Amino acid sequence: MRVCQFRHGSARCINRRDGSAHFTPHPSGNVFTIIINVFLSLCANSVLNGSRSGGILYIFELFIYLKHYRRGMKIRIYRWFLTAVVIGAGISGLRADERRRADPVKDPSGPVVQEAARREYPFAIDLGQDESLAFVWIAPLKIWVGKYEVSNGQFRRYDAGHDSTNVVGRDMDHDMQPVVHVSWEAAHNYCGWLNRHFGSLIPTGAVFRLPTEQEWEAYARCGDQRVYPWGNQWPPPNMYNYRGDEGSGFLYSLFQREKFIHGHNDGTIVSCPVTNSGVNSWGLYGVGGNVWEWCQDWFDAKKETRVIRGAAWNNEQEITLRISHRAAAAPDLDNECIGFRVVIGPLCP
Ligand SMILES: [Ca+2]
Ligand SMILES: [Ca+2]
Repeated sequence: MRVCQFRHGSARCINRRDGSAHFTPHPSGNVFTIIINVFLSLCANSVLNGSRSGGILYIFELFIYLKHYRRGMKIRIYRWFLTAVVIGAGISGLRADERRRADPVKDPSGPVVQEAARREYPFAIDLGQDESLAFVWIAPLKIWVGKYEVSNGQFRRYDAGHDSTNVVGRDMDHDMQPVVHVSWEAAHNYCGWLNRHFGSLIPTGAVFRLPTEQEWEAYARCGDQRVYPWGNQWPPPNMYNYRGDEGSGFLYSLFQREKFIHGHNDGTIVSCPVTNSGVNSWGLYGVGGNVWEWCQDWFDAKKETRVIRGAAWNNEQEITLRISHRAAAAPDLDNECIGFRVVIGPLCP
């Protein structure tokens, strides 16, 4: 007959016939420890957000416990050791999660990028009344960029009374033309309206906003060092809308020889429909020309002007059409040649 005394997760069993004694693991102690530590491991695993290290920890712990249970080893020391490992993993996971939230773009496992992988390319936000905003996923930047400049029709879903007027009798207010007479503040507010009404349609951690100047320049260059939005040759292709000799007439050409791009004719004297403005190799229309585009950044240290990029239908100087050319405008200014484009990405600092 055997008498067993339980202590610290193991059992001391004495055989009354011969007085011999030996230790065995206490089954209930093992099960309890396994449950507690597997629970902690699962917590750590979830904190690590499904990372590879969380999964490895989990398998490692299960292996250790099964091994100890089978061999009847004392588990008290291992229990403390592995609990410490699990808590350490949990803290490490929390810190990793904080870093991920702080900068979802730089972290390739961040929510924005994960969502991007699941979404079709490209996709559009339905604004109602047959208006939609189309976006293109730009993988090197890990953001979606508006495929076109925002049009009058798209802007009027936010401000029904907006009027882009005309230039010397030439219409600028057609639904398909880029919206103009919008200040930086109006463009920024349009993004706010998109976030309020359509924010649930885009990935967690992303917002509708204006592009940063750096982002604009990156998707204008399309991954190379081109000088102009279309490439390196001069004059620009006719699909890009600048001031060419279209419709200018013989007398205009005679007396304004330096005021238009010789050898360029895009067929449009003012702005053209956003879908007709030159497309670059990343599938974005009108990045160069048609209308200037507001950027998120301040132009000057005093924060009095905002950056505009890309030139417009009324520009003809070679240097102005270069991607490197920077220009500024007061945030409350609006005129007939500045519009904007929306991007979807992490909130700017
Ligand atoms: Ca033109
Ligand atoms: Ca443009």
